[in-house]
Amino acid sequence: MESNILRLAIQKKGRLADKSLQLLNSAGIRIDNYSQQLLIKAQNFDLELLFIRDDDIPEYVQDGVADIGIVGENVILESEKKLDVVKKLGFGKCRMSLAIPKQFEFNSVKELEGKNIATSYPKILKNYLDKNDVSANIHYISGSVEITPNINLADAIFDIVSTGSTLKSNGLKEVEIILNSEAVLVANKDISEEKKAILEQILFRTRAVNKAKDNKYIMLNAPNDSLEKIIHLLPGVKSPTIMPLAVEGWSSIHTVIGEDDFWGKIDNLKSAGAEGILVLLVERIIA
Ligand code: PRT
Ligand code: ZN
Repeated sequence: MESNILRLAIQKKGRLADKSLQLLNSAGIRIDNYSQQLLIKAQNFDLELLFIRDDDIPEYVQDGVADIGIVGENVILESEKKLDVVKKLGFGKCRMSLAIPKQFEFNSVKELEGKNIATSYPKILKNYLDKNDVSANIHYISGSVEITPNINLADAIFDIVSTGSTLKSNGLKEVEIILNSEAVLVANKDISEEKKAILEQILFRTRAVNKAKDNKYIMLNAPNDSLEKIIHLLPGVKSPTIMPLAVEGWSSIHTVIGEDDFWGKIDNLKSAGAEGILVLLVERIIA
């Protein structure tokens, strides 16, 4: 019989490992006794975690060894596996760029014609060069790509860049961003309806948490004659709750407001007559 436990592959150790677990945690999924085990079942959810190297995730998910996975877009593209990208996760952000020794000039990718380029991502690079009608010698290196120009192994490199400090400390400069990447949730193309339903439950919960993060619960007092002006400034979930205060002629207003331009909104509320403003964190919004 087909198992009705959804199996998620995540990175065992590395840049995506903690954030992947945090994501599950925020969805209320408990992973206890997390140690060096390869496979572990969540305490309170039909989910099983498979801890592997990030490079193996696309293949495991494509082949159905895992149903879903969390991995960088860069790794998926390089793997050329067929997967459904379910959701961008907003962490593990980086770019993939061409870099050359800083003393050289660079005007166009055409200048890389016939040059040696070192990378751990030969397929992505080859696609890019082909598209730009450039033929160069691609040298696959599994790590420390940034040192290759200094030891005359390459004229340029194609690698992941985040802050740029690795390039800088190796005397290189970023000359062309080829793509941006972040961690994504991917799924096998043929998962069962039952497993889809479990996945949808996880997504529903993470949406509620993310939505809450972008909002604050706000409570304030205002004289009744400025209520109309204040309500106008407060586009709530539906409409604000208004309650009379014990003090004659005053009301208390409760609502949820968005995080964008938060201080601007507070300033406007104060000018409109709001007092005693309290702002609280929202944990979940089930819209
Ligand atoms: O062991 P395993 O194979 O699972 O891990 P890994 O060593 O292959 O990957 P890991 O943990 O280093 O990265 C996992 C994923 O994080 C990558 O596939 C990217 O999607 C993403 N990511 C985000 C990064 C970076 N930022 C990053 N900065 N991956 C690597 N780097 C490297 C970069 O290559 C550079 O050499 O970090 C170095 C520092 O970058 P700067 O520009 O900040 O100096
Ligand atoms: Zn890896």
